[in-house]
Formats: sequence, structure tokens, C-alpha cells
Amino acid sequence: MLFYAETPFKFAFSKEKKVGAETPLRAQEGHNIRKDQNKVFSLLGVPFDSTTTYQPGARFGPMLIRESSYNFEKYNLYLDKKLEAEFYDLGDVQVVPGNFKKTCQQVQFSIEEILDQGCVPIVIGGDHSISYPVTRALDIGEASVVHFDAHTDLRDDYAGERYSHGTVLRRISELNPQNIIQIGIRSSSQEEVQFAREEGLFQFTARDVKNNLDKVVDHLVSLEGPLYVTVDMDVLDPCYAPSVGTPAPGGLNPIELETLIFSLKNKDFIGLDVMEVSSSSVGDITSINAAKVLLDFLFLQDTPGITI
Ligand SMILES: [Mn+2]
Repeated sequence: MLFYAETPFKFAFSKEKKVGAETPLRAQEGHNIRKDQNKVFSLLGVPFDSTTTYQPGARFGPMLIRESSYNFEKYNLYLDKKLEAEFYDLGDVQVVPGNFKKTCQQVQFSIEEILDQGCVPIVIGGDHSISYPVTRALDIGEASVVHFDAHTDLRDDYAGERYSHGTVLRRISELNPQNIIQIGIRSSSQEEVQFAREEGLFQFTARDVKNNLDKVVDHLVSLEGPLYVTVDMDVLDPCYAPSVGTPAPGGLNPIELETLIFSLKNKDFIGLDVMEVSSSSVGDITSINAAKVLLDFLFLQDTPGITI
């Protein structure tokens, strides 16, 4: 058992039914959830921030995002619908502070356990390095990766380390997803830009979002097949998300991010993560925005996972 069962409280609106090896939610259907079924989501926290390079504290992200989630309604006014997605907050993965390799293994095993239950993983970090073991557990080669971030995270190494919150998309790219779409970008090394061009990644800068939101929405709407979505909360401007590992001025506002998430309606999601929240107090705006991202995603999920 790789989960901390003693997590004191769960994400708002989480179902209470326990998910255990003896009581699979999906009768051993493995990774293949039928397309005509509503998906069941399992939420995991990963309180790990040992690869953070600037502002530490993402280990508190899972706790404070959960706390912030109780600030929200179970009804979405814009979508005119109640939250009907079935999801279970399983608590936090046991991490090994200072040891990415062991933590990576723990996360990957935990995600595989969730997939064996026929559930779709939702992960709240934790620093962004944790997206790598999540995607490694999934059939990411069949999927497109939608990456919201201020940074490209495409370095081959950071200070000699291959596994870092600054290299995570490079490592994911090596798992050969169908394509990678980066949105909100405004900070990168020249080498990362070169790599993105050579590899044919789709990049929409923060200015692209500001100047032509419809173009980015159209691109997301046009995506077909399975999707994995990874959200670094520093995609928002630091005035909306100051408590992140590496804040970068000139970012998106919450309405732009909401519009982009809503444009992913009816997609076949195989996983979602929300990373880099380093909030350290109740009511912090960063954890509130992160909880909203998760809820907006869940509000889209009460229809069968069929791409129309
Ligand atoms: Mn970032």
C-alpha cells in the first residue's frame, strides 16, 4: 500500500467509497475503460519538492489545494451544471524527500495500481518532476500531452540532473507521445526553443493567448485521441499565482485558463496533473486557483469519454 490513509481531509466533493485491491471499481478491465462509460477518477497527492530550483514549498501543495477546494460551489454557473464526475481522493503517495528516484518509483507503482482499478489518475503536486512517473505509467505513446506552463521544461539536464522540474517535458518527450502542445510559454533557454522546433512541438506563448485566444482554443478543440493534461500553476501570472516554484511575469489570467480548459470538453482524458503549488497558508490565492483548475476539469467529466 503506497498511500497515506491518514490524510486528514479529502478534496471537496470526493466520493467516500474506498478503493482497494479487493474491491475494484472496474472489474479488472485494466487500462481499457470502455468509451461509452463515464470515467472514474482517482486523485493522488504527491508532497515532494526536492527538485525545486527557486521557491520551495510544493510539498504543501496537496494539503492546501484540498483545503482551498472547500471554498467552491458544486454548481458551475458558466456550464450550468452540477459536479457529477465520480472521483475518489486516495490521499498522498509516500514520498522520499531528497530522493527523486525512489519517489518516482512510488508514484509510478501507485498510478499503475489506479490504472489496474480502471480509474483515471489525477495528481496534485508537488514539483513538476512528478509528472514524469505519472506519464510513464500510462500508455502515453497513444496520447497527446497538453502542457500549461510559463516554462518549456525541455532542458536535457538542470545543473547536471536529468530528473528535475526543469527537465520534465524533455523526459516526457522521450516517451514519444503523439504530440506535445505547450501553452502560456514565456521563459525558455535558446536550446529548448531549438529542441522544440526540431521535434515539432506546438508552442503557444502567453502573448499568443493574450492576442489570439480563439486560435489556441481552436487548436485544442481540434485535438483527437487520448489526452494527458499537465498544468504548472505558474502558467498564471504571478498576481494570480505567486506561490509557485518559479514565478514568471506576463502570464495568463484565470478566465483565459478557464476558457482553455473548457475548450477540452468531450476529450478522452487519460490523466491530469496540477503541479508546483507552494502555498503555505490557508486562503492563499495560488492554491485557490489550483483547486479551481481541478474542479473546472471535473465539471467537464460527467459525459462519456467519447470525442464528438
Ligand atoms: Mn513552470
